[in-house]
Amino acid sequence: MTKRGVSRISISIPPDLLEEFDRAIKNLGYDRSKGIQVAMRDFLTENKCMYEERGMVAGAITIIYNHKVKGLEDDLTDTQHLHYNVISSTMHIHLDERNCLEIIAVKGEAKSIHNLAKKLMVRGVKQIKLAIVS
Ligand code: NI
Repeated sequence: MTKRGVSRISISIPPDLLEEFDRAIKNLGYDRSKGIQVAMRDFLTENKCMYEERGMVAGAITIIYNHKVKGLEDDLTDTQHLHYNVISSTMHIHLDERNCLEIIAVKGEAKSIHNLAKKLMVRGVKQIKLAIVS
């Protein structure tokens, strides 16, 4: 059964992210509540296929991170070495003085790839995208 009403929550967001979000939703004619709801639904749609996916899949995990965060590059490399069995190759692009983009080509059990993606989402990683095909 669907629950009725609304839940009120309080969240912490970096100011620059909030500013950009506010600008984007203003252009779409949304208020913050509507914008967050749309973003949450998009997130669920995008990630549901990964959670519900079974069997062998292939695709790419794309991450953007700040390489100036101490120990982050080592952590990301260690994680990738631990999951070498599902990683076909990794492409590293230096976006600017601070930010790196990494495209990790993956192939294997959906569960293992999901597990890898979760482990890559550590402090200093700004964004992670999964593009998986069955
Ligand atoms: Ni780099």
